[in-house]
This record gives sequence, C-alpha cells and structure tokens, in this order.
Amino acid sequence: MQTESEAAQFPDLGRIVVIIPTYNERENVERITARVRAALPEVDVLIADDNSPDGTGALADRMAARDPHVRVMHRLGKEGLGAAYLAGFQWALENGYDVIVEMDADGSHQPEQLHRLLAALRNADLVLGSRWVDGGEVVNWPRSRELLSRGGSLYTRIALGVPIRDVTGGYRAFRASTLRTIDLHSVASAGYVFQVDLANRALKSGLRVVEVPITFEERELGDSKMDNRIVREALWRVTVWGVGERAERYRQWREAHRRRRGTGW
Ligand SMILES: Nc1nc2c(ncn2[C@@H]2O[C@H](COP(=O)(O)OP(=O)(O)OP(=O)(O)O)[C@@H](O)[C@H]2O)c(=O)[nH]1
Ligand SMILES: [Mg+2]
Repeated sequence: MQTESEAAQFPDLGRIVVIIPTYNERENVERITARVRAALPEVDVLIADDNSPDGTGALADRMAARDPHVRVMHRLGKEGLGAAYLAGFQWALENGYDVIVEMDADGSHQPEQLHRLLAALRNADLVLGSRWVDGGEVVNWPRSRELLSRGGSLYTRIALGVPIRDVTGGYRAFRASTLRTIDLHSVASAGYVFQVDLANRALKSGLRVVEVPITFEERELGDSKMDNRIVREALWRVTVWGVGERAERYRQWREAHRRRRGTGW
C-alpha cells in the first residue's frame, strides 16, 4: 500500500529543491538525503556545507557522484545557518527552481511530511511547518526547550504583531517569487532570527503565509549548534524591530493627523 507521501506528486509546482545546511552532520547527512529522495523522488537536494571539520562535505560529494538529484555547495567556513541558506537561495534562484524548501539535517524535520508543506504551497507564497498549531507536536524535547521555543514565538507574535504560532521554526517551503520579493541582501542572517526576519518580511510584503502542522523530533545523533548567544541575539533583534515598527506607525499616524488638521478637519 502507498503511504500518504508516496502518493503525493507536485508537477504543478515546478522544480523543487530542498536545501539542507550542514555543519558537522556526518552521522545524519546520508540518512536525511535518502529520506528526502525516497519521500519525493522528483525533488532535488542541495547540501550547503560550511567546510565541516568532520568531513560532511566530502561525504556529500560522494552522494552527489552517485545521484544527479543531489548537489553540494561548499562554503569556506562556519558562518551560521542563515548565511548558508541565503547562499543556497541565491543558487536555487539562479538555477531556475520554482520552490525552495528549508530542512535541518538532523532528522528533526520529517521528509515524509514534506508533501504537507508542498500541498499547502498551492495556495500560499510561504508555508511554515509548525509545532504549535493544532496537530503539530514535538517528540523527545526537554520541557525547558519547549518553553523557550513557545515563549520565543509568543514574544515575537506580540512584539512584531505577526499572526504566526511558530515563527522560529526552520521547516519551510518558499515560492521562488517569494524569495525574489524579499530583499535577501538585507535579511539578518544570524541564528533563529533569520527565520523570524524572513517570515516577517513575507507578511509585511502582503504575501500569503500559512502554517501546517509538523512532528518535530529532537535530534538523536551529532551535536546541536544552538547556543545562548543565538537566543539572546534573536530576542534583542525582535525587540528592536518591534519598537522600530511601532515608532514608524506612530510617526505615520502623527503625520496623517497633522495633515488632517492642516486641511481644516
Ligand atoms: N552550513 C551551516 N549549517 C549550520 C550552521 N549551524 C547550524 N547548521 C545546520 O543547521 C541545522 C540546524 O542546526 P541545529 O544544531 O540542529 O540547531 P537546532 O535544531 O536549533 O538545535 P537542536 O534542537 O539542538 O538540534 C542543522 O542541519 C545544522 O547542521 C552553520 O553555521 N553553517
Ligand atoms: Mg536540530
């Protein structure tokens, strides 16, 4: 019997690439790539490796030599996942892809659920895999990590006024046109705030952003690259943007008020 994802096909969406950023993911990179290829055979995979000291890049090259659907981008050194994604986006746009997907290498994002994101993209410009909408879940996460993620999303919702439950998640599908609309050169590329900035820009550009439920699983192999600095940076930036956006709205309101008075209202 076919599984739900085996039955799904997306010729109407055009050419699709899944970008997987890697830094020291030797234990994970083959498995995640094989899972993507099995779930949706028509999809290409771009591994964006930051010259991982553990040899992930060389391993990826060997996979690419065996499978023309697998490509590898070798970057000079560790610059953060945002920078790796931005370089990957640029490559995907230059190479004529119509849909660009973000996915972690560590198995937290299930390739077998990619069809959910792609199906939703038929009526959206950006689809976010979401842990915090009905039907979404996290498996094997410590309570402290869940609180941090939920709290971070809630704070961001309030600070930026974005109607999104899971704004820091990294399992996403973009239309190429969405990435062209967002000014990628000015996106904040560090840590989680990269994801917040992209979603916020898409919304503020009037694009259709939707969330679909995903099952997020804690990584089993390899080391996390998340640290307190990344969280602090995200909180700080979101606060600055939030204050900046409110100040701008207040300025516009004052301006409009002044003009109305000026015309005798
Ligand atoms: N190319 C590149 N990839 C990175 C970099 N930092 C993280 N990544 C990748 O980005 C993805 C997410 O990183 P993780 O360390 O899993 O971060 P996380 O999911 O927040 O942390 P855990 O929940 O602890 O796994 C993984 O595929 C990493 O290998 C980087 O500087 N460069
Ligand atoms: Mg992870």
